[in-house]
Amino acid sequence: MSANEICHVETTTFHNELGSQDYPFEKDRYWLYTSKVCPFAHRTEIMRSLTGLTNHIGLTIAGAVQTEHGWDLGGRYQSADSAASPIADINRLPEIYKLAAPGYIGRASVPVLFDTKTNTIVNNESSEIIIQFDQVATHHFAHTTLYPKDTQTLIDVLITELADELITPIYRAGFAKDQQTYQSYFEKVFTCLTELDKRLGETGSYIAGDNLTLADVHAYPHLSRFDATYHSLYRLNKHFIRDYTNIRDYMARLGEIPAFGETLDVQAFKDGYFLAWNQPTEGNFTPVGPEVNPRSGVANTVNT
Ligand SMILES: N[C@@H](CCC(=O)N[C@@H](CS)C(=O)NCC(=O)O)C(=O)O
Repeated sequence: MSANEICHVETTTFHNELGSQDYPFEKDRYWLYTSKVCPFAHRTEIMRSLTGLTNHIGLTIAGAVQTEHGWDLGGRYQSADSAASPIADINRLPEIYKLAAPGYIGRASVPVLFDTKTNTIVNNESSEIIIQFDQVATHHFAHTTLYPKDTQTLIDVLITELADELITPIYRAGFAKDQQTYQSYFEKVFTCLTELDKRLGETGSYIAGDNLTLADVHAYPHLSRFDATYHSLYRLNKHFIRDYTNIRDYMARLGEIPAFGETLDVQAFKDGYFLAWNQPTEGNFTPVGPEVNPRSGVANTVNT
């Protein structure tokens, strides 16, 4: 596997369900591993916070800059939210995969939802983990679901569109090996942003309408990394998110919600992208600009 194949949109291996018979919800039994760099892991931090599961599921945020040895849990990200991993003598995420599945040789990606009682990985797919957090919190606490039955079909369509038209093309453009491939995904990304901007002008405050839904949890992490990272690192430089008025306002609105704005760390994800070994332009330093709003990641205009 070449370095450039890593960190595309990855398939995952563990698809068990939190709240099922094998993995019943219990306070302090499960532990979440994330990274401030990874937009997929960011979804799970947002949902943990939105649902109030912060008091029930512990969190270790890996050190931001990944090496070829995998995510570093020993040199973890320093914040009030990020606790030391509860698994003794394990300092790197790949070792957790091996503990859960001896002989495991696949990728050791974040996010990971770990069961400390059975030493197994419950799930390592962000789109599944956030649904499970939503369900568990709706069932056990006063959380209002972000995936209501009557709009699930619409939310699913929007999430699939985001994945196929925006998120996957961002990586395909960023890791393209020839001009034609790069350009075709480049066009796809900006066509999608134009459509998203139009949609947000028509729908109300959020992607699916007037209410916050899981579609917003899918959208925010990649949109908030765009101006400071994808625009230059992946050469997606036709426009900034700043230039799309409705997306910019939407991102500002989401950034005001603590679960979104307070889980974003622009400097950490910039370091993680620009200094990591597995990015298109491995570097020794992080670009200073552009100036962005720290709660939405959207680039400032010159006079702000
Ligand atoms: N489909 C996964 C993708 C997760 C993913 O791609 N994680 C990346 C970081 S953005 C990772 O940890 N890759 C492991 C590696 O690069 O070694 C999800 O949505 O949870």
